[in-house]
Amino acid sequence: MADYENILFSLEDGLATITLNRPESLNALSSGLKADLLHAVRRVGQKGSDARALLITGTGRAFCAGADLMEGNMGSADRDLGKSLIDDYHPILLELADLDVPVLSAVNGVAAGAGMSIAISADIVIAAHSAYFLQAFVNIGLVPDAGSTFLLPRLVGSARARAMMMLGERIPSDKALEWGLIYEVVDDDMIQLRAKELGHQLANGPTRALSGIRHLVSQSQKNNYAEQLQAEAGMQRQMGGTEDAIEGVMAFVQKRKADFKGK
Ligand code: T3D
Repeated sequence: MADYENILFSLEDGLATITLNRPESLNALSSGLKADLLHAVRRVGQKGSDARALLITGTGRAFCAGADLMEGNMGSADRDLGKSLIDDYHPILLELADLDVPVLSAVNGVAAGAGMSIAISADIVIAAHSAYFLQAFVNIGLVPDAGSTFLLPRLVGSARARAMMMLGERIPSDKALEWGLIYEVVDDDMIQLRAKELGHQLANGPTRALSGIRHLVSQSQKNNYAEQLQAEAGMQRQMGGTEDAIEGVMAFVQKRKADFKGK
């Protein structure tokens, strides 16, 4: 298993876990961390991978504080942030979106800037009680990026998204839950345990159906109603022939728990 300098990676019983691991800078996205993250996400998605779910979390008191503001020429006028987004961030976000396994993020502490974008790009987001979400971009004179302007209004509505983006205020996990930004708030000392529990539940699920769900929900962003009905029918046609769907029905009939293999 490859070693990384800026993340921890594990694959256990079908659950791949990526832990952002630069706690001294609140897991800020340095070039090294972005390279490690891209490599690990690709590894999860590669053909023949045993991963059936991906969990992303952070070490220390943060999930991720966004772009590493101390690195290189971040503070100089000749920087090309557009290029950095296109070259470094977009591949990570697009690979994550394309994965055929469900993605869970466990926001153990602050999720700011592009760190928040990564957190909310997951299918399921849980957060520690003390965690908070911060559209930090405006506080340093930037616009939200890494998918925030796409994801956030769709999750919490335009009014809340605009206020978060323009005011740059901390949104505590309780409020994020109330707004529908996240799925669950967990006691701080239980967050990693709960993340593993949900992660293993996903990893033991009908992987192809879970992949179908994430891709259908994603397609619904651009489809009209009739197109989406068609997309569901096409996906369900594929699901009908899977071993897991056959096992699911058999298990129901035989009144036992289904044993999904991800096939
Ligand atoms: O090309 C591109 O990359 C463009 C893409 C941009 C995408 C973005 O993400 S832009 C937004 C970047 N992020 C931010 O603006 C957030 C900056 N950080 C903060 O506002 C605060 O640190 C927090 C609100 C997140 C947490 O505050 P607090 O008081 O709990 O912690 P702190 O004392 O500010 O930070 C602790 C340490 O982490 C500190 O280091 P030190 O003094 O102990 O040596 C601090 O410098 C470091 N740190 C925090 N955030 C970053 C960071 N180091 C580098 N980059 C950071 N983003």
